[in-house]
Amino acid sequence: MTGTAPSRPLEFESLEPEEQLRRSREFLQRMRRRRTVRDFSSRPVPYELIENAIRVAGSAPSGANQQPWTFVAISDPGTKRRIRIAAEAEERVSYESRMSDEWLAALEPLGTTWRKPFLEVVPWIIVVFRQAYGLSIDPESGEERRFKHYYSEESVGIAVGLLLASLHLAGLATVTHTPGPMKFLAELLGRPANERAFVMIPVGYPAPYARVPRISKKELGDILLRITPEESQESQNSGFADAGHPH
Ligand code: IYR
Repeated sequence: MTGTAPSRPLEFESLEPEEQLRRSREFLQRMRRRRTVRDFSSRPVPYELIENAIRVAGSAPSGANQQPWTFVAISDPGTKRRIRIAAEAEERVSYESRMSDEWLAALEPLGTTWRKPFLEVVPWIIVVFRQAYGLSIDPESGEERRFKHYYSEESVGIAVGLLLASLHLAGLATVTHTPGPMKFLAELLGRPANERAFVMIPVGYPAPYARVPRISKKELGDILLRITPEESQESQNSGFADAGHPH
């Protein structure tokens, strides 16, 4: 690499093939058990579990390594209550007038409504903010300067994926909640002008009576297209590259 940043040798953990397979299968099995939960208990969650998951999220790759995210972790009951009241007010308008019939029909299997009691029951709410642009202080003038953030949506999306995986691996349940429009969150949490609420993640343990819809994930064949030498267009057309390949 020839960048201008100081560099050091990569520390890359080389695994034996058996160990690679073992870890890959184990991770797959664990992640397949993740479910969105909407009925939570108030059982407390130690802060370190939240903090470590946010550290994992903060390790995500991002456009030009700008790390355009802020995570606000809330356990304060008063703040959770204010979030619930504001979220339910927005959600009520959404469910009653903003969402199309098509959208409401798509949500029917999930049984969601504008009521969000979980926002007060859960021990933690993590609100993820996307920094639409960066802010720095000009050392000469002391003035605030804006600078462009590249791929901030993609970057924050990746970080949230790692966050959800990490919370699940720590034995915690989550719901990815987007009470649109989410402008109230930046106001309520006193975030600066460059931050936009991206997603809200209530975190805790499921209530003993929690149920989840029997939904399924798409089959691999519906989400994966494989282009190997055997399956490429070229080999299909030439009949040469796949000589001896039994179809
Ligand atoms: N934000 C609303 C509606 C909602 C929308 C989708 I798309 C979902 O997958 C689930 C809910 C709510 O949180 O209820």
